Amino acid sequence: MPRIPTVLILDNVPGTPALLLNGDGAYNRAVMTTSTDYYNITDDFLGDSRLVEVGANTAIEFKDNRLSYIELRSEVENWKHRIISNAVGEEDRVALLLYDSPEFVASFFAVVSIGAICVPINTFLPPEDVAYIIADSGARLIIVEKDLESKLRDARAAGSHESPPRFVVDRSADEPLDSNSANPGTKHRAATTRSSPALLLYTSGSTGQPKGVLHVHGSMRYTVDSYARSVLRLTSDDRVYSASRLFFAYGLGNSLSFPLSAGATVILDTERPSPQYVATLFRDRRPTVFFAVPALYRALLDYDGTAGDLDVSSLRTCVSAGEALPARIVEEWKERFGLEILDGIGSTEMLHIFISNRSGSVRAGSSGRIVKGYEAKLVDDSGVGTPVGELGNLWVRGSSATAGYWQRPDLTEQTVRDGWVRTGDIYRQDADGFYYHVGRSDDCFKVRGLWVSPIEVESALVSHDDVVEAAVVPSTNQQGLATARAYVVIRTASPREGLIEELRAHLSSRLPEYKVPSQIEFLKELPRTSTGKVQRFKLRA
Ligand code: 3UK
Repeated sequence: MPRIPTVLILDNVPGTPALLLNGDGAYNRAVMTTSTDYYNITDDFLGDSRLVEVGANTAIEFKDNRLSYIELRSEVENWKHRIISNAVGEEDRVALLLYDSPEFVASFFAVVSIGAICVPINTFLPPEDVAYIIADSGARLIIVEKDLESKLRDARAAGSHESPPRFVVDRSADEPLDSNSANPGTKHRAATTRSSPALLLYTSGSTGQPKGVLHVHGSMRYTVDSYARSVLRLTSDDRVYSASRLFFAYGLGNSLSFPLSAGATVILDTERPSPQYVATLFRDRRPTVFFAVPALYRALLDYDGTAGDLDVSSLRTCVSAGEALPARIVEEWKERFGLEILDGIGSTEMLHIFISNRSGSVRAGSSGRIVKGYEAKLVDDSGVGTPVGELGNLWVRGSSATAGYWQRPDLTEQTVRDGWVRTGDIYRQDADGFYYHVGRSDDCFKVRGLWVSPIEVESALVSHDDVVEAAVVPSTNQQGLATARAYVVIRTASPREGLIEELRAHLSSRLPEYKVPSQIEFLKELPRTSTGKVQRFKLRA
């Protein structure tokens, strides 16, 4: 049967991407494209005129190494050559399975500089998800950390698609990366504009299946000019550290586009940001701007409570995002250290933060006010605005909005209309314009800043012989942080001894640890609607 492409024209607000996505995920710079002038992220951030200004500044501090902007640019040239030699061309996808490192930053810039699309992959994902992303994105090349290569091997063993060629980054080797392939003479300028695709970021949605969120060259600059400029106000003296990694949209702004657009220094490391590690980093590296998720702020307060020596003297700005920051953490941080935490809500679809608190006007428990360059509204289920003080679905609009979900025109159409992105969040706004997060309309929620899909955890629970059915809801622990709670119906009248531990072990062998509910309770039956839908909201209460 001939394939009829599903055509979807995304006509966002003026100046924003308008791409034509069809059923094969192929797209063209379409009729509606509004910008035709040459623009490329790499030229913008590391072009000749930028190097005249900031070339000698330190761009990256990585373990014991420092890279100036000039050195970073020459690394980008080397990567460009390696990538082109692998027959990667415009709009081909290149997957990155890398730790936060100069190689990540340089290869990212190299990929987008030739007009190819960068696909950063979460290094914590299990091999099946890595395989899914590589297949779904149709990656032509994978740049992979030596330590993480096993994830690819496992993925292939799992019987998925043929693996594309890889370029392996081996940190234990003394030799620099195959220097013979380095060819700083490559003169290659792709015909990109602000509307050209640059970045495909995978995020898991309500089904737990990762979906690719496509962003264009102009989006990254837009987040710099909106959020970073008005809220962070970075200068070339800033030293930035983000506990959230470069493969997240949050980390990519924090550690790549924001500092590098300001001629500032980003501190990168492959180390997991435990409270001990962050405490040492604060002391030795003296960052001025710190980005984290609520759970890490909580852990740092507790660490300081026992070790008592968290040195925050270098910090001027602290940012939290990923999930709602409990008011208590904001208050304790302020009391203990005299520092504000700027909570802000961002999303992969909007690339970065669009509602945020500002220095000097923080309201604890609130996500803050709209960021310059964005519009937001709260609407009921039929799209009609809700009055001040009442709950509504949060819709947001701005020029960093996604160009669409990769190969998912249906989902794109459901999520993005007239440039308005439906966030799936329920919010309330007060008379002063501050937004308060109430919950998610799709039952998904976050633990430690990472998505938990109730359906996925529930099906893992039901795969245990003793379980009849289960419902998973967000909950909070004694410290006010997000955790998962499971309600379970079992076959027997009462649970046998040790069943809770057994269920946890069962889940742990199937799911990443953050998805394993920290609270498990038994019920005789689950509350349901007359049509048989589990009423999770009753269990949340
Ligand atoms: C939730 C928040 C309350 C909210 C992100 C900063 O988290 C990011 O992107 P994701 O696509 O998730 C988006 C969803 O996460 N959320 C994020 N921040 C907050 N809820 N308060 C907050 N401060 O449900 C949102 O829809 O993973 C965060 C920058 C870039 C990002 N991509």
